Amino acid sequence: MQKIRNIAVIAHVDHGKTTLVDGLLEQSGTFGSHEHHDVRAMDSNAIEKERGITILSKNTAIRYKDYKINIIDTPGHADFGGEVERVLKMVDGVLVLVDAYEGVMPQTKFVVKKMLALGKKPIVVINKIDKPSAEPDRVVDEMFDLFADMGATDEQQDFPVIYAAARDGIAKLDLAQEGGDFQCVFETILKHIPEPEGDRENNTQAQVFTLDYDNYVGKIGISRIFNGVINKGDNVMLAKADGALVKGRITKLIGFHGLNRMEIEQAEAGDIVAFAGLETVDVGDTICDPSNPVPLDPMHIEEPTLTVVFSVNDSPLAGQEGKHVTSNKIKDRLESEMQTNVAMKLEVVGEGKFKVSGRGELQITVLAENMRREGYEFGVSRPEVIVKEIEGIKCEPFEHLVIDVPEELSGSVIERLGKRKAEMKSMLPMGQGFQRIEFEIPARALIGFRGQFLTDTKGEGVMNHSFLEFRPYSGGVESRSYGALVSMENGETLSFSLFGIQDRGVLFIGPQTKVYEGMIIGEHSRSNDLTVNPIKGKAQSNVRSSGADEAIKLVPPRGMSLERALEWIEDDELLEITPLNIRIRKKYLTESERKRHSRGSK
Ligand SMILES: Nc1nc2c(ncn2[C@@H]2O[C@H](COP(=O)(O)OP(=O)(O)OP(=O)(O)O)[C@@H](O)[C@H]2O)c(=O)[nH]1
Ligand SMILES: [Mg+2]
Repeated sequence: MQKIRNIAVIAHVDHGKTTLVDGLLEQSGTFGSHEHHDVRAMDSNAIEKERGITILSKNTAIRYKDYKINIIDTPGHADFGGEVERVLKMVDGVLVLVDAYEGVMPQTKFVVKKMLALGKKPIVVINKIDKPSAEPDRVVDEMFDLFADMGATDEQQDFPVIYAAARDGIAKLDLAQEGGDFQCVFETILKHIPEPEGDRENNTQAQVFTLDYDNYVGKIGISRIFNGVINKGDNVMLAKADGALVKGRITKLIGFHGLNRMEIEQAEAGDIVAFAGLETVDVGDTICDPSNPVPLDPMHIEEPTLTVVFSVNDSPLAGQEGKHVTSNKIKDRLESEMQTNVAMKLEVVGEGKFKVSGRGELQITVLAENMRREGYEFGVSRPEVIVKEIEGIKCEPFEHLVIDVPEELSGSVIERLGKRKAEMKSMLPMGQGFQRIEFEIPARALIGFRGQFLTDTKGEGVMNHSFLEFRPYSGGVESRSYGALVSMENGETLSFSLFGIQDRGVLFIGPQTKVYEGMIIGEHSRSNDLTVNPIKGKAQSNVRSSGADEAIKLVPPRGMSLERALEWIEDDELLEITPLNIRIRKKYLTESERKRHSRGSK
């Protein structure tokens, strides 16, 4: 048997998981000394690099002494929490990172709870000890309390602690020690993480935890082999979650080393490998021996909590900027997404309308962003939470929310959240004049809250939330308090007219921008919508006053990113997303139509 250790790196968003994995790759000598690689090398796709966050969990393997250590880097953002849950089943232990200043955050709680419940062996890494504000001792205590609260076994509670500045390649067991390197991380893994159970002599059992797609070989399943041996070319039985058994053949077996994947001939119990050849493979399926198929327990796949509707773009500017604009094209693209992304669901809800469900706004934004880069053009509706009946009671998703705000602003933020049905759970001083306040809040009430929160705290507040559970429906919550500035004309905006409008609210666009009737060009400073004419030129006069036009000073527009726009819109509004622009519009473009429909709905 090979000597193997399987670990996952888990933490709240940004606490340094991917950076730590860089260090593990580097200091194990897995990267050759001349091999070029980016920082946070595991964040390999474009959106991950741009945003500096991990979206998909990814695995790698390193060699340390005569051990192979399989490492799975997981995303920390709450929207991708389902990934973490699946990954945990594949490993025998975890490195739980926690920021030496921020301490325990919502997603720390989420991942620690899952990890403990699955009986995994933890190593706690207090990261970013280089931060001037770091309080590693306080954070160790917080972790200790968290483990106790979450029902850790005595063995789990007795976790080893490593102090690290992952970015600088520093790690040590004793905080007082000068310097230190990742040697202690490797040694702690070998010592504390159990070797994989299972045996190569048993009947084959491997479970798929992630899917990938390759244009040449098709669907790829990444899986942990729990028992037996898999050879390239083997005939196998695929046991599906619904109990069906499907025969197939492993056409390719792929091993991992550092950032590379290579074809291999054989892999055995304990290892993590990828394979191709089984086109019907899904997450959670077991690959078994055809003569004696014994499926493993199916995996819990998290349910979506949020939906939006993707639709064919029908704005007056439709078809001018995108390559793929038809209902069929959009449907095909969404269907192919569902092939590998198990956390999302798709339903056709009408002519050219597709309901996409997922775990949160970021997950949906990432899909929309990928699509626009691929040349798609489409509309997206306001996110809605999924309401479901549990034992005859109407329930909705609730979130655990943690905010850090300057003390003098905490009162106004608490009041704002109160109107949104948030229940305050605790309030603690954080040092440097900040307070940490925890709430439980309906997910519905968080839609659109971030923009408001950033405005209220002048960008100084930090908020984090993660899914808690479904609870009885909490009734109406306050939503956007401002109306929209809506264009009444088709054409191109002029500085002169925008200058006249800017006193009425905040503009989202500047001059020389294409607009149409029903398009939203800004936020009104009052609660009602206001139709405005942003293309009206100055009345011609005989005297040319060229100086006057230059005197027009426009306030810079508020740039609306995809996420911000998605949070901002109301039920009667839509986003128009094209490769070149993100526009916000009313569903009904003319004022008379809007009046008719709003009367109808009352
Ligand atoms: N000061 C300091 N910053 C660090 C350290 N380790 C990581 N960072 C920084 O923290 C940020 C987040 O690091 P990542 O490694 O992407 O964090 P992550 O946990 O993988 O984030 P997600 O995958 O999005 O959850 C980056 O800007 C890193 O440079 C550290 O030891 N000290
Ligand atoms: Mg990461």
